[in-house]
Amino acid sequence: MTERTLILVKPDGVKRGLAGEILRRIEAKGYTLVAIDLRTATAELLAKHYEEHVGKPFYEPLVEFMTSGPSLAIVAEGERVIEGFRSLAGTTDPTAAPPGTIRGDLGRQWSTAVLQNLVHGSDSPESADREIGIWFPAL
Ligand code: DAT
Ligand code: MG
Repeated sequence: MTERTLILVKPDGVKRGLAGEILRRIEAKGYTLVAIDLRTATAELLAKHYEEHVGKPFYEPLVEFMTSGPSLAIVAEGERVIEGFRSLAGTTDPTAAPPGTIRGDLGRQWSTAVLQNLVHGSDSPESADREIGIWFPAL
């Protein structure tokens, strides 16, 4: 079934000039861009986006990182795009992420407080619906 996912190129990716390379990988995989917007997240938006992480030890550093500059917010579409983009992204810890993935090829650990790992991708159809509603309410 054709589905949509919410992808973010996080502030580390935008600052490092990797937004184009990451978009290239999404397009080269064959997914369709539905919406794209460069935007600095607020703490209020992040409390909704990362609601399952509120209160965890890395939550405050995560908000500090995610509000440190603009992210590129993307809605992409395609068959099994939620699973497909998570596979392109690689595992959460960029040091351990396999080569060939976005996090494995382009990321590494920079801080002990929070993992800066270049991208976000929705992890289920329910998360995708929720996150697209948060970032792109007009969709
Ligand atoms: P993912 O982004 O792979 O879906 P997640 O939803 O578990 O991972 O966590 C959200 C973000 O929070 C993640 O991209 C980086 C940061 N993070 C997660 N677990 C962490 C940890 N144990 N220590 C530091 N930062 C962490
Ligand atoms: Mg997640």
